[in-house]
Amino acid sequence: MLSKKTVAAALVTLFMSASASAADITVAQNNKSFKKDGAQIEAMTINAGDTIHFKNEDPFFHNIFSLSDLKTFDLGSYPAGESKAVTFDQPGEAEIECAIHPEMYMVIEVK
Ligand SMILES: [Cu+2]
Repeated sequence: MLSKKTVAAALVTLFMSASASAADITVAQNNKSFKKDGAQIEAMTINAGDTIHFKNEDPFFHNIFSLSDLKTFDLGSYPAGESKAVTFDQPGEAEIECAIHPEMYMVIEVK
């Protein structure tokens, strides 16, 4: 018979190993461009299961959408300081755009 403590420890281990492979990545929308760790990016590579948090760091609204074969979504428009998240479950390539600023464009490659 397993003690409650043993079961709890096993569940924590399970949860940690499951979440270790999936990363949470923040991509900023800053000065009408996409930035990661302060540097402007037009492409990035992530692993299947990773979640990208698109954070609006501009004093005006941004939107996030994709019409790619890999994943079609529209996270809507949101104001300064807010972020929207999307998880990429399958490998492939997704073009990310902002409906408000057509010059905003980046490609996410999912391994
Ligand atoms: Cu925008």
